[in-house]
Amino acid sequence: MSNTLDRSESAAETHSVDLEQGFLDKIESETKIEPKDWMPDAYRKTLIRQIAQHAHSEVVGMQPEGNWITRAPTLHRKIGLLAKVQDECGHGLYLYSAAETLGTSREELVTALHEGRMKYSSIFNYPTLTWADIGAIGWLVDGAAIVNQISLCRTSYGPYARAMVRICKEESFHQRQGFGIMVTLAEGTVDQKAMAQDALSRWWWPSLMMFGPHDSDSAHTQSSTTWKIKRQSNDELRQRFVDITVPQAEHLGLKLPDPDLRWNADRGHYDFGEIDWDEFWRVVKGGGPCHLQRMATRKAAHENGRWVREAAAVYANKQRTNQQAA
Ligand code: BYC
Repeated sequence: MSNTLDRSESAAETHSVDLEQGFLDKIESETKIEPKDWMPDAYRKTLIRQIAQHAHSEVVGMQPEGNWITRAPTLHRKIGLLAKVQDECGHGLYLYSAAETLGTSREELVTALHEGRMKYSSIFNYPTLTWADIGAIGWLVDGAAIVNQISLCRTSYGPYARAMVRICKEESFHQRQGFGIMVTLAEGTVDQKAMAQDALSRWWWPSLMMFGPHDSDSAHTQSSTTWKIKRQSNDELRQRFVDITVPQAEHLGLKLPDPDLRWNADRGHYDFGEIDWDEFWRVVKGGGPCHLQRMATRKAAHENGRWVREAAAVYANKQRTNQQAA
C-alpha cells in the first residue's frame, strides 16, 4: 500500500517538474503563454495583480480628465477629450477581460479595489487644476504609459500582450492630443505659457514615479523579468522616458523642474535628480491628495451602474433561453 502511494506521489512530482519545464521552455523560446496552458501559481498571481492594477488605473484615470470635459476651451478640444476618456474606459475593459482569462472575475477584482486590497497608479491621485493639466497628462502621463506599454507588447502572457498592442495605438493618439494642447498654450499668451509651465512643474515628478520604485526596491522585478512578464526594468523605462521627453520640453520652450537634469555624454543619457520616494510610497499607500475622492467617485459610479449590469444580465439570460428554445 505504502509502495503504491510512494509511486503515485513520485509520479505526480515528475509530472509537475515536466509541466514546469514545459512552461520555462515556452518562456525561453518566446512562445506566448495562453490561458489554457499550465503555468505556476506565482506567475498567474503576478499577472492578475499587474493586469488588474493596470485596469483599475485606466478606469480611475478617467476621473482627473473627466473633470475638464465640460470646461474644454473649444468644441474641437471637447470632442478630443471625450474620445480619449472613452478610450481609457475601453482599455480598462480589455484589461479586465485579459485578467479574467486567468481564472478571476471582474467583480472580484473591482471589489478588491473598492476594499483597498488592490491598487491603481499613483499618478491618478493628483488634481487637475487647470486646462493645461489636460495637456500635461496627455503628453507626460500617456507618454510614460506608452514607454511602459510598448515594452509590455512583448510580455509573455498572450492575452495581455495582444491587449497592449491595441492600447498602445490609442495611447499614441492621446499623447499627441496632449502635446498639441501644450504647443498651443506654449505658443499662446504669457498667461497661457505660464499655465503650461505650472502644469509641467506639477506633473513631471509624479510622471517619473509611474514607473515604480528603483529596481533595487522593486519587489516583483526579478521574478517578473525571469518570466518575461516585464521586458525592461522600472529604472530602464524611466530613463527612456526622460531621454525622449527632455527634447520635447525644449521644443515647447518650457523648463523641467529638476536642477540636476543634464546630458551625460559618457552614458549617452540624461542624468536626473532623485525622486521624492517618501512621497511616492505615501501616495502608493493611499495618502495621495485625491485618493479619497477618487475612491468615493469610483464606488458611487459602480453603485449607480448596478441597474445597468442587472438589466444586461437579464437580457443575456433571455437571449440564451430564446436560443436554446429555437
Ligand atoms: N503606482 O515591485 P514593483 C494609463 C507598487 S494607466 C501605484 O516594481 P511591479 C492612463 C506595485 O504594485 C497606466 N503602485 O511592482 C490611464 C507593488 O505593490 P504590490 C498604468 C505602484 O508590478 C488613464 C510595489 O509598488 N500602467 O496609462 O513589478 C489616463 C512594488 O513595485 C506603482 C500600468 O499599470 C505606481 N506607480 O512594477 C491616462 C502598467 N509602482 O502590488 C493614462 C502595468 C509600483 O506588491 N504595470 N507600485 O502591493 C507595470 O508595468 C508594473 O506593475 C509597474 C510596477 C511598473 C507599474
